[in-house]
Amino acid sequence: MNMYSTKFKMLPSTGVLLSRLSIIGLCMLLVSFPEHAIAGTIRHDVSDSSYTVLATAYDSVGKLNIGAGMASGVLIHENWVLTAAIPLSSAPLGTTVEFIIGGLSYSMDSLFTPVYGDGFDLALLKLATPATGVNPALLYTGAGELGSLGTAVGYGFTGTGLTGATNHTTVKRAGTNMIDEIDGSGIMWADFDRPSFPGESSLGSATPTSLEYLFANGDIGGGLFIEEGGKTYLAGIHSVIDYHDGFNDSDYGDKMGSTKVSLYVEDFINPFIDDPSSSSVPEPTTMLLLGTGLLGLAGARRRFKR
Ligand SMILES: [Ca+2]
Ligand SMILES: [Ca+2]
Repeated sequence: MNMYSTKFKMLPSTGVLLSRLSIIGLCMLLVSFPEHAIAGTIRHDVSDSSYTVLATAYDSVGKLNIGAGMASGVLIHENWVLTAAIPLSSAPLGTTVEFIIGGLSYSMDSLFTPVYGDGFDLALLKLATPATGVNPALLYTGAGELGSLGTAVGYGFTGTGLTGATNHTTVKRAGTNMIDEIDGSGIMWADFDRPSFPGESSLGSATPTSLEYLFANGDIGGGLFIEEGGKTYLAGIHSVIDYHDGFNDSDYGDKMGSTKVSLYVEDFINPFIDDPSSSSVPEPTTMLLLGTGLLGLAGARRRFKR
């Protein structure tokens, strides 16, 4: 038994996770590509430029082109991108993956080298050439996420809390939200609070931040950052949208969930970067077996349980 299977036995079963994904994630899969995609939404009473200016402070977040679809990713090492597994596992076989950061495009070291764990939605992608002109994000390893102000960063479609996400501008956008809840599977949740409508709040304070924001599907794989001791850390990877109105369009009242990075730094991310040939990593041929949608994801997770 390897360290990952031991660790992840503490997390919800694959069945529990997939049942949640079947409700939330399946809707996301259907809208992960441009013709349907949706992404980060902003307050209706704040200018968009406030959000795009904030994003310029987060160089480590790039755009991930997955065939005709898109997601986001975070550079955590000059050779490595941390992102979400779902957009990759839902891509058809043979899909070309490229990472755009600092105005440059990087191909992958080899196609489909994402690594999935049992019960978490993370993937590591190795770049074919190092992205030396960009400072990688610092990974958060503390325990101060709950109650912190998070800054969510990503690319993709946008809109306001009133309209939901409607427009794709391929502009990087960042906004803030309070991390109000961390669930048993290590997902950090924040709700999109509507100014002067406290009844639409479902978590924590009903008062929105000055740049209250919610990511959506084009942002999946992007980063949630927190500040501590004067430094900025990557604390979460955008994973799921939860909603109560029938539409996962990231309008007011919806919630965003990010995978808690600190759970995986020492036992998953750092060992894999140090030694990608680790026995816990599925072999490349396994990755080629990934099909479309949740069946592919489920297969990858089951294989990881060995
Ligand atoms: Ca909120
Ligand atoms: Ca909604």
